[in-house]
Amino acid sequence: MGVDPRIQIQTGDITRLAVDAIVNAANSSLVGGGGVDGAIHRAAGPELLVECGMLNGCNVGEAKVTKGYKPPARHIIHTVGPVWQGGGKGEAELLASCYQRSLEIARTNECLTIAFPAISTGIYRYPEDEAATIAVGTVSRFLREGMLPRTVIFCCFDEQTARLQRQAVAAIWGG
Ligand code: AR6
Repeated sequence: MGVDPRIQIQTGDITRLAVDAIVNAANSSLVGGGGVDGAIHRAAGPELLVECGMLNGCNVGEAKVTKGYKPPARHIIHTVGPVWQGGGKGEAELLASCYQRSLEIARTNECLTIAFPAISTGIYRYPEDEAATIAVGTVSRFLREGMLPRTVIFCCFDEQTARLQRQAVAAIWGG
């Protein structure tokens, strides 16, 4: 079986991508933070914070959508990954749920393209290889069930993350 052509792995800054939706690895308050969350809020400007403030937060494993504001993306889907606590606290299911719920929102909003960062693998310390396997597995299953989104981009901030993501794709798709 070849690699799913609907899955792409790119290296770079997610705030620069001209896609229909970018996903933010947020925290449950949705009022911004460091890492990719900080970068997205900096790029979008204060209007994003105002809209996020009206959403009443977001539970771990869930996702909520806002407008894109200044970044070229039309929508920002904010999801809250689990903090890694050793793996016995349902982290894998919660991380899979972040991808699943974000994709459902993208499909509802008729997004053709969506870009994900490596949720939970920074400040939340989720082991990168396990997170990559969950990300690729959840996205692959979702794409098999429908036409939308047409393309899913894993936007990796560094080469190491991109390498792990490619390995996870190869393990699942034999590519
Ligand atoms: N584009 C793409 N990926 C990025 C970017 C960017 N501009 N910046 C960082 N990354 P993290 P988490 C990568 O820490 O672990 C915040 O404070 C980064 O290299 O952003 O889910 C929130 O408010 C890593 O691979 O998210 C939460 O409190 C990945 O994005 C908390 O951090 C995720 O790292 C969430 O922690």
